Amino acid sequence: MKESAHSRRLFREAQKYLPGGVDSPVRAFKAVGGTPPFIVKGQGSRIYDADGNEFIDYVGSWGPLILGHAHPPVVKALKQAVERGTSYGAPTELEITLARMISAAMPSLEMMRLVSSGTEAAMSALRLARAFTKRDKIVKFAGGYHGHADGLLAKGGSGLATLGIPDSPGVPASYARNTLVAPYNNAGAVARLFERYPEEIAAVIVEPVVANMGVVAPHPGFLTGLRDLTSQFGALLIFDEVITGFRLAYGGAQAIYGITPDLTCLGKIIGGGLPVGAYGGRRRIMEMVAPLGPVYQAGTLSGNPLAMTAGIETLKVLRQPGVYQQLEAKSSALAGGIKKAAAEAGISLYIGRVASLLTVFFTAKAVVDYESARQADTKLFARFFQNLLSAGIYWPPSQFEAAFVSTAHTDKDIQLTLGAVKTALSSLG
Ligand code: KE4
Repeated sequence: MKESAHSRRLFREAQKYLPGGVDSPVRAFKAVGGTPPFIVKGQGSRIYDADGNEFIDYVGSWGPLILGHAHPPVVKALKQAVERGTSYGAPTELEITLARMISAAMPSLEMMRLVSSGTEAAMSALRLARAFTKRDKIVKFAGGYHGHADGLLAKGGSGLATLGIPDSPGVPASYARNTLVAPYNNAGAVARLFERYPEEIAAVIVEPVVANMGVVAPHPGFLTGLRDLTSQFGALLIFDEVITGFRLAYGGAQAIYGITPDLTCLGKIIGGGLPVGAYGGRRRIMEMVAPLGPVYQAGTLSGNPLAMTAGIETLKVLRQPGVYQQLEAKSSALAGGIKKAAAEAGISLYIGRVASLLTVFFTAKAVVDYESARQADTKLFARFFQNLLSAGIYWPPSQFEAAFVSTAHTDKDIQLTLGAVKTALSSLG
C-alpha cells in the first residue's frame, strides 16, 4: 500500500470545513484509527484512493452498490438521463416505474412515497403510524438504527453504537419518553411493553435482520411474535428494510421470513447509489399521506429522475434469475474461508451472516442482540481492519457494521480477500 500522503493532506483540509472531516461519522475511522483513504474512483468491486491505492471494497457505499461501482447499464442510463436535466420538481413516469417494480417485488407495499434517504423514510413512516393509530409511543430495539431522526436516537446502533453515545445530545427528553427500547430477539420483552402500555404504542419498528449492531439474524419465531403482538394490540409493524430490501432477496426479508408488515422502509439499493428512500404499505394507511390525506411529508428531490433511473436499472438486473444464488455462493465461500482461517490462527470469532451481509465479531460467543454484540473485542477488530486495509481490502471500519458482497466480487476477489484475512488474523495472535 502506497504512503497515504494525499489522503492525510485532504483529511487535514476536510477537517477545517466538515465536523471530523466527513459528512457521515463512520467514515472518519474513529472506531479503527488512522486516516481514512480519500476515494477518487470506484469500478466494479474496486475503489481507488488519492494516493493511487486500490482496494477490494466490502462497504459498497454501505449497501446500495449490490452490483458494484459504476455498473455499466446503470452508468449508461444515467448519462442519457442527465442530458434531460437533473430534477423537475414535477411528477415523472420514472416514479411510477420504480414504484410498480417495488410493489411487484414486495406486495405489502400497495402504495408508497419515494423520498431522499432512509432517515426520511423511517421518520415519515413513524409519523404516519402515529397518525393512523392516534398513539404516541414507538418500540425500537437496542442496536437497531433507523436513521437520525430525533425520536429514533435512543440507544441507536450503527454510528451511535460505534461512538458509544447511548443517546445523542439535542434529543428532547419528551421524545425519548415516547421511544421504548427492547432487546432484539426478545419478543417477551415487547409483550411486557404492550402489557404496560396496551393502548399507547403506535408501532414497533425493527430491522428484520439487523445490520447496525453488526449482522444479527432473527431467532425463529421472533418476527412472528412481533407480528402477532402488534396485531393483537392494534399497533403497526414497521420493517426497516433500508439495508435488507433487495439485498437478502428480491422480495427482501419479508419474503424470506414470510411476514407481512404494515409499513416498510426502503433505501440504498432502490436508488442504485443515488440519494433515495421510500416508505409504503397498506393502501388504507398510505392514503393518509398528503396531499391525499392529512399527514404532511414533502421533499424537493423526492423521486428525483436520476435516482429513479439508477434504481430502475439496478432492480432490472436483480430480478434476473440466479443473481441471489450467485451472491449466496460467494458470501458463503467468504464466510467459510474466514472461519477456517480463524481456526488455523487460533482466534475466536463469531460470524453473523445472512445472504450477502456479514460481520466478523471478535467474540467467542454467538451474537444475538446488542448486549452480546458489545462483548466483541473492538480493539482486536481495529487491528484486523488495519491489517486488511494495508493488504488492499477495504472492510467496514467498525465492529458494529455489515460487510457487503456484490455481484461484482469475483471468485478471484474472494480468494485474494481470504489470503489477506489469513495473514491479518495470524498476525493478531
Ligand atoms: P440514510 O438516512 O443513511 O439513507 O438511512 C438511514 C438508515 C435507516 N435504516 C437502516 C436499517 C440503516 O442501516 C440506515 C443507514 N445505514 C448506515 C449504515 N449502517 C448508513 C451509513 C452511514 O450512516 O454513514
